[in-house]
Amino acid sequence: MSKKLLYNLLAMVMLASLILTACGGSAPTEKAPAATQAPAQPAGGQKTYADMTLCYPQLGAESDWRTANTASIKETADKVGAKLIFSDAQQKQENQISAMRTCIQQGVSVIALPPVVEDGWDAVLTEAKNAGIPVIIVDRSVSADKSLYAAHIGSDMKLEGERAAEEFNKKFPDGASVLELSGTTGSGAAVGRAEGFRSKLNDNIKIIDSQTGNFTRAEALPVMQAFLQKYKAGTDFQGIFIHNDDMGIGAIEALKAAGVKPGDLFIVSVDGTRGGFQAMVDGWFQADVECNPLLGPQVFEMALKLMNGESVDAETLTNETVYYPDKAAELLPSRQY
Ligand code: GYE
Repeated sequence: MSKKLLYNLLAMVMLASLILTACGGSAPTEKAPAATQAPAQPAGGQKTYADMTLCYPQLGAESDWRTANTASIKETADKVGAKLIFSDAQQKQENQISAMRTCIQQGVSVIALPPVVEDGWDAVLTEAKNAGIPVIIVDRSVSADKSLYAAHIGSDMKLEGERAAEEFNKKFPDGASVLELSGTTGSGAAVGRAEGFRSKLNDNIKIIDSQTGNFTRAEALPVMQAFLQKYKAGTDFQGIFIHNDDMGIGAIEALKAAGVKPGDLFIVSVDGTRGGFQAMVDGWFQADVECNPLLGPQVFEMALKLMNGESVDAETLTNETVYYPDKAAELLPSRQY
């Protein structure tokens, strides 16, 4: 039975009982079914999850990371009993902006925005602010002034790039040439990873080329094919830094087709998805830098605080690690995404 129907029925039962009581008749004895979610409003006028409508203009469905992030948001909304307005912008900023505008018109309680790119959010963030709707930036960062949003929850993308660089430094103390398969141009994830990678990479390791695969398998495959036409694997380059596992999986297809064998190249990826773990088990990836998409619980907890006017941390960074092939087979079955 739908929630709406249940509430309508409940309202009818209550009305009938009122009429019966007023007419001196006996009220129905069955108790109304206990509310499944919506806890009663606690004393002091504090808002609860039952009062919350959270708007999540998701940036797309480009990767397994994103699928897990979407699932985490939806599952948490269900679990806490909050209303969720979810949309998929298909990696287009203009779609995210129009979804936000619709949410502002609807007067949602909080907007949690995973921004596809860093720039270009000032206008819509100002509109949300003027409407009194707090915005939590989730996952990737924005370049907008911090006064325009309440907080950011996500990974330290620069640190992820630094961690990748350290793997190459350990592997190639005498230097090497590497390629970079980067994420969506202008996204906080790609910008941070590229910056962190360059900041820690030893001088004797050269990035000979860098191209974007837009964080997808489909787009990474032709980019890797073009790399392999231009540069000879093992001779012109010895390694690849890949900004996410999905692009890594696309690249592996191109490598296989070109006759490259697992282990011929030193490949470091980011995310730590099941696909990434499988690529380690299969010998393609030599390290996978974790990036955790399961942000739902933190997002809803913070949204509730904001609804109640409580102060929140301006920056919440996810605690992450690096995974290696030696533990990949053992950990793979317990991976949540
Ligand atoms: O690494 C990638 C996804 O923004 C951290 O986006 C996220 C990245 C993640 O497409 O797989």
